[in-house]
Amino acid sequence: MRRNIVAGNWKMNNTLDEGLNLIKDINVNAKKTDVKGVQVIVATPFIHLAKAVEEAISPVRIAAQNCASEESGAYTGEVSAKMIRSTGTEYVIIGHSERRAYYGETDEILTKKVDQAIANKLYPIFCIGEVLDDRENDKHFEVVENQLKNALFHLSEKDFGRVILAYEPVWAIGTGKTASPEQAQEMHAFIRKVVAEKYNDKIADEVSILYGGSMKPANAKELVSQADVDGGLIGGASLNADDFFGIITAF
Ligand code: 3PY
Repeated sequence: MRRNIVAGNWKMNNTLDEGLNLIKDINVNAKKTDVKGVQVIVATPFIHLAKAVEEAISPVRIAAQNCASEESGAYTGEVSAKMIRSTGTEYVIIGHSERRAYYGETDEILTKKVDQAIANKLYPIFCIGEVLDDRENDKHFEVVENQLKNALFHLSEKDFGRVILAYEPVWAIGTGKTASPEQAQEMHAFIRKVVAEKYNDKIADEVSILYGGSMKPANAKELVSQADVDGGLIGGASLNADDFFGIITAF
């Protein structure tokens, strides 16, 4: 079902203590705030997951930021979807542009990660988005469509129903630049159209599509008020509970 979702992506920040204290602050904010049905998700580094799941109080849910493409075995340093699920974690970010750019995650690898996540009953938060060069050369729609097709469109209708999409224009990540509300709406509507063409109108209508890329309290309201923007995947502003809730209360 289409839901409004605000997911914080801590990236490689917070020691265990810092992270658990931040979850506690988020719980306190959630208790005193009317979140109006918004699903709040916090994507922590792996080391926090098991304790963060214990600490988080509804409506706060926990996500991993990545999972292995393989099921198990001799893959030193990797963490499988099954291990993540065994901590009680429910969501996993897959295909963030930083993973694509710095760790060489191709569509082929991402397809396997999505399959591992689905097989282990996690909800993938699947990231798509173009780099600046693509946008300047008017290739952004083509790039995003291919990212969707190549890593997700092998899924059955039922499995696709578990996926949350996050449109993150790479030129807006960590740069302070944000897509304008019109640019975000235009791309989100396009994504929904591509999903409808592959699956059907009902599935396209039900998928939650988050915007990511320098979303903060000051620009959240304009972005989430767009018809096809169902929330945000938040970087820096999710590292402070007050800023994070400044976005959650933008709905
Ligand atoms: C950002 O806003 O910087 C993000 O990358 C969110 O995932």
